[in-house]
Amino acid sequence: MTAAERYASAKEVFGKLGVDTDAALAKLKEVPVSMHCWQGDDVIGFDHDGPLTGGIQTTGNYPGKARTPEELLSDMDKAISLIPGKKKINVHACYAIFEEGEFADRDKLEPKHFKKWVEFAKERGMGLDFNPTFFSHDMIKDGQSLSSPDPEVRRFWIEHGKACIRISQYFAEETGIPCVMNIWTGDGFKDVPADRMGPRMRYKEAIEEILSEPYDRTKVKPCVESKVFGIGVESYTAGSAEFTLSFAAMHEGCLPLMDNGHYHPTEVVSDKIPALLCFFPEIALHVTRGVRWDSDHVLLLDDETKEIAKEIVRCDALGRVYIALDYFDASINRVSAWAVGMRSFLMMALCTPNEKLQKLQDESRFTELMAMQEAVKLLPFGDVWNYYCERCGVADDFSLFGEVKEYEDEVLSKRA
Ligand code: RNT
Ligand code: ZN
Repeated sequence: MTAAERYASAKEVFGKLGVDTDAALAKLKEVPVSMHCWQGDDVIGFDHDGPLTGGIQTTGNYPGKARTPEELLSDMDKAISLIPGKKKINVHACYAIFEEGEFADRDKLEPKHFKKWVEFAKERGMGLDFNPTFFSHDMIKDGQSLSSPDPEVRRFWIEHGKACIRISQYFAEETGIPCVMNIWTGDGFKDVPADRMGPRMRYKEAIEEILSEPYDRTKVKPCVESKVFGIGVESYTAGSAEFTLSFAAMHEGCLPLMDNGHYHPTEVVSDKIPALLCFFPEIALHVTRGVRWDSDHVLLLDDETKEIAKEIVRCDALGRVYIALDYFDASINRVSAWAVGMRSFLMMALCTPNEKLQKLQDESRFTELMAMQEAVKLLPFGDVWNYYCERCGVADDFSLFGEVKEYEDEVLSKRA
């Protein structure tokens, strides 16, 4: 049977449950997922020679990592060719692309240092998201940036944040697509602090100052990302869940960003999404896969990933949730990591008979709901997926590796 024939039969199965798979696929194709540039070079960037800091870590030494902007963009292009559906590109400030001999420190960054990213995105009809980089830099003093007790350190990083607002505005204006700008710092303490509120007050005021930089709210979407702990900052983080959520709630236009690796292990972001959607017009996500801790493994179709997708769809919030991916695996082929993780985790959610299930809940038919939810798990989603890949002109799941391998042999393996 061809992919189209299999799809026709699947369509009938889903149709009986009230799911219009044609409509689901049309929607799927239009939902942008933001592809993080930092998967391609283990979160290093182009503006420093030092190590990755900030309490995050990549592990692995798989050959072929991108060392230059050209290599990174070429690898991203390869990954893009393997991923169906709409994409945005998520850039970190440390990925500024300087001309030969040129350099600007983080507090002095300008739109022109990201011109190549704009060209890349525009040529591919994509939007751009942005992240100030508050890590991997000499001005991080004793592990602190925006919450540092040293005013000079804070000043440097506030200027960086403001520069990033201007760059985000430039991204939005150039691409015609709003730019989500995410503020995350690794500020915190390894051991029990003596003052928990001081750093948070300084952090609060610093973010307020960054957001005082003029910008168009319809174009730039500033976010604050929370985190419970990081490597070396196990006891305390300034940007805790309560801190960032309250900050976003109290500052019009600022969105809370939830990274599902950033909570205690039994907490689930899938349940937090509908809670926040009751209050916030828009929210943002970093979708990742934590294995035992915030390990940032490549996103896979595991239960919580599917549940996150289901909540976005069930809440009818595809237009209110900015979806970005955030993982980094240096132990496998990095192009494959991008492609496998990006291969739209939303498809199953869009083909789930959500209305039918919701009705069972509202009518308190819980036994039937349980049986039905189990039955839904084995619906022929694969047939829908393969047809979608074919229609989008990308490799199906079984041919993906072959394409990656070819690129590895021809391009990546030649990077000594
Ligand atoms: C770190 C945060 C943050 C980073 C990126 C590189 O734990 O998740 O989002 O991963 O900014
Ligand atoms: Zn994140």
